[in-house]
Amino acid sequence: MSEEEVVVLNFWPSMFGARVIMALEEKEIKFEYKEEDVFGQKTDLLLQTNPVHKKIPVLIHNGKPVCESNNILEYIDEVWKDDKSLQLLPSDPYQKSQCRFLADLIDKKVFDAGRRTWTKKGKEQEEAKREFIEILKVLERELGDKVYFGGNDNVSMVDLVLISYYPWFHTWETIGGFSVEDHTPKLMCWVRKCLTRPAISKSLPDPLKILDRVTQIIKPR
Ligand code: GS8
Repeated sequence: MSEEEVVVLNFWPSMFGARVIMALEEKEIKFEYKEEDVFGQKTDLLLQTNPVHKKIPVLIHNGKPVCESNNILEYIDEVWKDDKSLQLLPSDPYQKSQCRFLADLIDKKVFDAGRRTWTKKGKEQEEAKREFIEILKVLERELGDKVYFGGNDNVSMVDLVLISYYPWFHTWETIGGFSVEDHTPKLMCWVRKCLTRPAISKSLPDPLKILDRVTQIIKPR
């Protein structure tokens, strides 16, 4: 393990980058962090390692780049698989397919609705808020009585993907004028449980810093 060279290219507010960092921290894999200002000047390293999308996150493992966050999570799970290490995806093919389905659903629905709570106004903003709460309710039902989406003592890819959006909730709630807790209290219990894990809490960006950044962006509107 000591000969492994692991580098992560990230942009600090990114939910896509945060889940990769959480996965590495959960599995206790040492890595070098490199910050990329993706909306400024992209580095040659980013352009060379992700020439198709030119986006973070990129995981560079012993010089070989892996792109697309959920693909990276699966890669990490397959490469660093030992008995004591946490398993992000179940081995059963059906369970695995359900895990991928939920991760994809979260990225399609939560990302899009969440973004529209601050980029839109009026009716479009109300619609975004409604869609965001609706998908959270679906996910709350999916969690059911389990501690984590991965079971009672195992965080899974679904947990990492969904919690990677949590730092953005504060911005969406503040600008949209609503409270996630009011609509999905059980999901917020799950959030608090996730945050008790050091690998998760130390890897997530500061919600106040995100709100500050977004407030700067929307100021001239
Ligand atoms: C999304 C990555 C992404 O959007 C994944 O890795 O899961 N499907 C991909 N990365 C953004 C930063 S986070 O908003 C990015 O790098 N954007 C730069 C650009 O659009 O040029």
